[in-house]
Amino acid sequence: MNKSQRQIAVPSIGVHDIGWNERTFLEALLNGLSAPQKCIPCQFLYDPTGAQLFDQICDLPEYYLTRTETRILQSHAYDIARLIGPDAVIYELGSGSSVKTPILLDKLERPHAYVPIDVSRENLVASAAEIAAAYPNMRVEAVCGDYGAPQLLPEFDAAGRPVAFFPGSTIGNLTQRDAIALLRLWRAHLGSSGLMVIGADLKKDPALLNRAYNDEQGLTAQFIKNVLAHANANADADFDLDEFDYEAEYDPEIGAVRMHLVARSDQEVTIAGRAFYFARDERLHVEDSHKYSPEDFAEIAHAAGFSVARVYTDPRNLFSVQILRAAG
Ligand code: AVJ
Repeated sequence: MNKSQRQIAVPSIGVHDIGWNERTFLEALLNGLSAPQKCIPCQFLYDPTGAQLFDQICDLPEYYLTRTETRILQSHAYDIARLIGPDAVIYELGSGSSVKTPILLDKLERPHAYVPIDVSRENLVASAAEIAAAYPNMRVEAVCGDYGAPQLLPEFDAAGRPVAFFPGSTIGNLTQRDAIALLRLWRAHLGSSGLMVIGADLKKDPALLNRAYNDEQGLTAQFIKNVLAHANANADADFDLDEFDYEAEYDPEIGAVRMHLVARSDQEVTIAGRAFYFARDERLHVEDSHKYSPEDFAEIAHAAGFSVARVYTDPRNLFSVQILRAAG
């Protein structure tokens, strides 16, 4: 569906805000830049420009993740729908443009409600409206906020099974420890009949990983650098984007691709009147993308009170879709 069609569809969706605004960004930015290892949390990559750049990354030849996960979901959507059953409530964590959602919704029996959760408000509301137009018998309740706070979600009368759909390897942004903590919160929120459908990128040849995060067109570099533009526009910062280089490399010890911006020279940056100093070659951490072996993933699932009901992979073992159910 293109932009103009988007504006024509006016289905009724609920929109809920759970404590996410531009102040959140400013506070996180001041915090992150005051730390000994400077960082900007990766949620702030997704302003409208960032969300658009990310959608373009998903189509890059080097970025095997989206393509591969989509194929896995398509191959097993019917199976997954059977596990979920009728009248389900589908929460989507970090729903972005909700591109993969219909793969699942199309196979579900009378899905009761769809609850996309994302920090990028414009994209969230537009995408939720598209879904509502395509599934007129399903409730759509868009939630603008952090998917890491399910306890803040409004209550929805759950007719069927509550399901958390968490595709895209977004869970890879978290350390194993934080991933366990997140899954625990969702385990509590979903209850004993809950299911999670999670896309987890698999460990593989580092050369392939490094290519996926260092694309030839430089779109990934643009995407990561855009966090500075977002800060300039919305957090009263004055980053000079030309004074930073993008760097991404798989760290086998951590099991993650680590993405940094590296200062090209000694420089000072002002944020809301506060000065921050960067030395030449100093690194600003923006994002990690953790990779899992199936065993690694089962371990974090168990630690969070889930058992692994299914693991679907592609023939090349690049990516996995994991179905977790509440452990007995
Ligand atoms: C959206 C977090 C899954 O880690 O692969 C893509 C983000 N960053 N290229 C990923 C991303 C650089 C992506 N996730």
